[in-house]
Amino acid sequence: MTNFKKYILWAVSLVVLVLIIISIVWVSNKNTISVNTTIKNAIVNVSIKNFSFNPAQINIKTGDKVVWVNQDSIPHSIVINGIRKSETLSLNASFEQEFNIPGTYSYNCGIHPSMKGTVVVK
Ligand SMILES: [Cu+2]
Repeated sequence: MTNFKKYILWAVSLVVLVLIIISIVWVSNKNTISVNTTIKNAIVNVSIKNFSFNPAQINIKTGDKVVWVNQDSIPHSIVINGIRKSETLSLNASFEQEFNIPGTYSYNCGIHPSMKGTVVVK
């Protein structure tokens, strides 16, 4: 092998090595960016216990999800005014609603209308 051929072989190997390193750096940066830009909306829990919603008022951000869990052995349900009604929730059953429009949402138990709560979405 001539010196020139050796030189070409060495140069090509160097270029391939550099390309591999650039790819690795690019892929790892890409992964970092995708992790950093993942925005997770919050889940806010409201328990239903002793015939009341706890907490009775919650303040959440647009896109957050509210999960109600019935911790009474008595069945309850959720009626969000103008939006949605849940099924009857037995002990430990849950109901969830995502709030994507800012506003104040009042709700009550469909079985016991005196049980009331409010979700404020900002
Ligand atoms: Cu109830």
